[in-house]
Amino acid sequence: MSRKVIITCAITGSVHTPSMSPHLPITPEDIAKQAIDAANAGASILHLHARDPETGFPSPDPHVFMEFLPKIRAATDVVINISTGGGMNMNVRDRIRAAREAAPEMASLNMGTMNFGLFPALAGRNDWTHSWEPEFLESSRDFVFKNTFSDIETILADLGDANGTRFEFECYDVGHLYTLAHFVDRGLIKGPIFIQFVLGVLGGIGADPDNLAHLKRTADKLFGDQYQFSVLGAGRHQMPLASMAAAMGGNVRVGLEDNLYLRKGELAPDNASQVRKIREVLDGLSLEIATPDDARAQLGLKGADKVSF
Ligand code: KMH
Ligand code: ZN
Repeated sequence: MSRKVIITCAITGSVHTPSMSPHLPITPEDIAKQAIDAANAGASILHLHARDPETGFPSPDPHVFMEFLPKIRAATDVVINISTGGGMNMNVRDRIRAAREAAPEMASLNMGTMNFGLFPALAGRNDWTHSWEPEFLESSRDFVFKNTFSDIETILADLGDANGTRFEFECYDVGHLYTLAHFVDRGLIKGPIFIQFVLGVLGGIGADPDNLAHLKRTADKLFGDQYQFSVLGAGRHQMPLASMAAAMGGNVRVGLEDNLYLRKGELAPDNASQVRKIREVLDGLSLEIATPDDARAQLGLKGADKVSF
């Protein structure tokens, strides 16, 4: 059977702020619409965060999530993946509230504590709509993205064991793969393992082909045929690295969480446009895309009938 490529689309995230693009979805209505359009364009997994509908500030509030999750579910059979990375304003308990309530098929799980610098985005912009935006970006200078062994154990127990949620293991550096291997060795994580290699975050590994090859080589050594990988390149690295991932036997992640542009100097009008763009690349490589049910089978997911929304 030929392999099928899973397209994950990360719809809004908590990294970009509203002034950076008028197309970044903020309200539950915007998030639902762009999510449904991205699924219809070919994304089989949607990675979701929520925002305060008035201000666009990242929100961990399960009530806000519940304003868009049922709408997406009613309109598509896409796999829902809820972030546990949350945003800079949240502690780990906050970060897992929505996924605990919604019991989604998937959730993200960040595999190491690290710096996460967003402050370079302050350069050259003074026209902020909300005063929180520059303050938020500046605060990343002193922010620690906390994902200790204890945090990871909590998320595995509260979401994985309790709810049957499986994970997008976000690995921003080579050491994160060894942390993942540690949990596999302890029997707390079982295959099929879905690793998201994250390249280009300030504080993580740089976005270049050599680093991607090294991440894959290391994962091959640690996990053999027990894992599948996907690649997220931050900002302008998104499409080149996703294309490399596809050519290397992996899966791809796109979406406005990771990159606001469609090409140099052109803001993406929505998430679906990025899904269509990576589909052109996959088509050029004669690669078939995975449907949501293909993704469920490949990743051993529990099924859309076992979520709580
Ligand atoms: N924003 C991405 C670089 C999460 O939500 O768990 C990483 C991310 C984290 O998606
Ligand atoms: Zn995220």
